[in-house]
Amino acid sequence: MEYTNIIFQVNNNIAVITFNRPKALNALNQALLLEVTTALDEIQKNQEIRVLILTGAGDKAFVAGADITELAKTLDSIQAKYFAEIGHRVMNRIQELPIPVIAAVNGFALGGGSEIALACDFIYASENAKFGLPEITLGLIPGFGGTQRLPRQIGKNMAKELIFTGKMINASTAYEIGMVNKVLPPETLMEEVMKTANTIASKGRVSLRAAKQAVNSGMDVDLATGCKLEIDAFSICMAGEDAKEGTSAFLEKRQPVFKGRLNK
Ligand code: CO8
Repeated sequence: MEYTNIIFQVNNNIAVITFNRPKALNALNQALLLEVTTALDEIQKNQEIRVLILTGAGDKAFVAGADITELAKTLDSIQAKYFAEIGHRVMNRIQELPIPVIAAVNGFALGGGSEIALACDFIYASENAKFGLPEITLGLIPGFGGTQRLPRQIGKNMAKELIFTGKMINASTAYEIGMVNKVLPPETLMEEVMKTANTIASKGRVSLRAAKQAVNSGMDVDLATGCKLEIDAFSICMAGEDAKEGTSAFLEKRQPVFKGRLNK
């Protein structure tokens, strides 16, 4: 598949999707979202890929939101519902992808841009990143999961303030409220994201998947149920070749080589 709205690259077990509409600050139109869906299909089929990174082309924006030009044409609520559903499907696919997903936020991450970053497993931001859900200023509300993922990430009241005011916050504020894991100079952002991605990519695919599922599913249930989910996820890891390799490597005082397979 040839991509025109994104750049899709795979190197050393790490995939990178770069939102690539810099003239529109990488705004999410339907064509871009469909390309992301296709790239996610490719990633899911490729057992070699261990980590996905999402970032934006150019130095100004990660994603400046849903494409307002397209949104303005979507004047009836049936089309709006369709567009919102496409967006939600993409966010859910990212959240449920069986490998870790890191957002490398290099500039504006507004509206759908903040929402797509929040669907990732964690966010590294450059010092010039700006986050916000400005939909209220357009007479709208967040439509790609912002009213749901932001309060879960930073707490209900802080999320309400951001959603009700539509104001932007800078990277250091986003760090203070627990929205981003790390703030980095723009020139070292990708380097640091790659370092973390490589560390993760050296781990076992089965255990990464189990860890992601255990944390994500556990956040939506009570502690006792979450702990039961962890027991199941742990036992699935034990059924895999990676657990045998990881424990053997420790005892043999060598680095493990994980193949990411369950025992046949
Ligand atoms: N959509 C389309 N084009 C955009 C967008 C966008 N979201 N953001 C910027 N652009 C375009 C501008 O129109 C401009 O194009 P042109 O050069 O042709 O005039 C170009 O990008 C550069 O932008 P600016 O000149 O505005 O650059 P500034 O540095 O002056 O400002 C800002 C940067 C502050 C980021 C500003 O562009 C801005 O406020 N953008 C809009 C941000 C926004 O409101 N985002 C939320 C969109 S709504 C949303 O995401 C809802 C998601 C759920 C949808 C549910 C579907 C039903």
